Amino acid sequence: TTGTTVLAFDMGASSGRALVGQLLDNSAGDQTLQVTEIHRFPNHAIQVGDHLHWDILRLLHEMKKGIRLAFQKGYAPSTFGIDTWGVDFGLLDANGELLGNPYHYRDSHTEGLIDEVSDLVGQEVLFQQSGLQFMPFNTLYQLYAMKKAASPKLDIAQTLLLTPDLLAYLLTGVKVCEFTMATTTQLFNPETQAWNSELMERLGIPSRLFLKPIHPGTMIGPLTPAVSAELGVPAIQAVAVGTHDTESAIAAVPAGDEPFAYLACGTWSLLGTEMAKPLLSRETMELEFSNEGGVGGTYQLLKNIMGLWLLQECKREWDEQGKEIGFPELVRLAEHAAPFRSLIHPDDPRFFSPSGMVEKIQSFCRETNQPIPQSEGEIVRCILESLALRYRQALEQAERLTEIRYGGLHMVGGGIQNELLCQFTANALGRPVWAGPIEASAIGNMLLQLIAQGKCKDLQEARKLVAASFPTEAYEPNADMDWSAAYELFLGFGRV
Ligand code: LFR
Repeated sequence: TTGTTVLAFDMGASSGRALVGQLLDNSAGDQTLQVTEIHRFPNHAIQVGDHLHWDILRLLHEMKKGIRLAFQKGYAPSTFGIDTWGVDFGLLDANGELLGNPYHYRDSHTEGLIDEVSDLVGQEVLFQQSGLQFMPFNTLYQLYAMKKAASPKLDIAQTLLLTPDLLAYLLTGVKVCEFTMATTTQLFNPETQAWNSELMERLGIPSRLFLKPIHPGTMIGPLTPAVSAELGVPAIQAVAVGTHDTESAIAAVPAGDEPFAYLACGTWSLLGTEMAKPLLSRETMELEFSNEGGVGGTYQLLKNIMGLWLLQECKREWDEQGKEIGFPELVRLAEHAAPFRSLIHPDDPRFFSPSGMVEKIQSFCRETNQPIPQSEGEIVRCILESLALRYRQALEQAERLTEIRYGGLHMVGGGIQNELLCQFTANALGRPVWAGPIEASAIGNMLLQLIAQGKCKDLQEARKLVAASFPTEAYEPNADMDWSAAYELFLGFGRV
């Protein structure tokens, strides 16, 4: 048992975590990765006046606490890495100070801007030059919203740092732009592998803000002397991992050398497949898939699906009404509710913004002439069945694009703790689901630190380490309900 120890911060839209990873040699001389969670903290969206924000300083505070805790608990990580959700950013002034609180990607200031920018630039041009699905929250629209609001911050900003890069900067003082996050902005051209400054100019977005991207597995630098003194720990090194959480999660899919399909399941559901290069065809655009930069030189052809956000928001509402029903209990209630009574299309745009989720689900059912779900069990059942059917639709679309048939679906991330969702997914697909690992983003984060330290050769070897270290649960489809009939109904909602 030799000790390479790394520390991963994985920031999700509803909580953040610090986990320690230890690379251990077993008696047979094989290596395994052992993962221990050492700190978990909530992450809240906060409405301030007209805008929805992240509490970035609170996140920094919790990260510092995580670093201190790692050492207090007797671990001695040599490096740390940070992964977060995509697209969001902070702006720094000429003195390197943070200009205000970063906006939350669900802030309403980007409403209507997809159409406005497409009219200006042309939808196909925009897709060709970014490879991304048109999502209202993409960095491009956020910056364009600031431009339209004549934000003085945009005028005085010197540097834009995407969230994980911002957090790394606040700890190390080093400004970088990590590649996987850069590819979520819609301002990075996957073909030229460069920032799209022409597009920025068209939209009045200052191109001086953007640093040249560095690739996952690059060292950023040590904690500043001030931070290491404050925490009473050595100045450990930050590594630029696959800092977009989705890319870290995909890195931890325990797949072999064959092409595979995956679903990263958290607040969002990202369903897709790994590619050697982006697929910028018209059909990709029409089927609303993204090409996101991944780790190890990959591109990820994937679709954003509204995901367990639907359930999280309903739960938040019920909690606020004092019901306080835990997720396991909600899933149990769903299990006992009637099947296929009412379905929604998870990606109907109404579901994107926070609040009023129960009523939004009911209104969807009303408008589509279905029975209106009332009880918690009925609502949760509706969400889970609808997600499973959406996964089938997205998987079949991915297969159309790649002309490959996938034997089953790898599911990773916190959402797989919802066993009913995994089983529904297998049923809807009529194919097996292989679920695991749960902490995929944090594990993928660690893998890139190991690669950066030369402890692991490449992505392929890293995935073997995942397969050797974490069990997966197989779900076989069962035909006790008529998922095909439900799928036909679902397709009738008419969205790609
Ligand atoms: C998942 C994720 C998705 C991104 C969304 C918003 O956590 O990173 O990949 O599209 O959050 O940033």
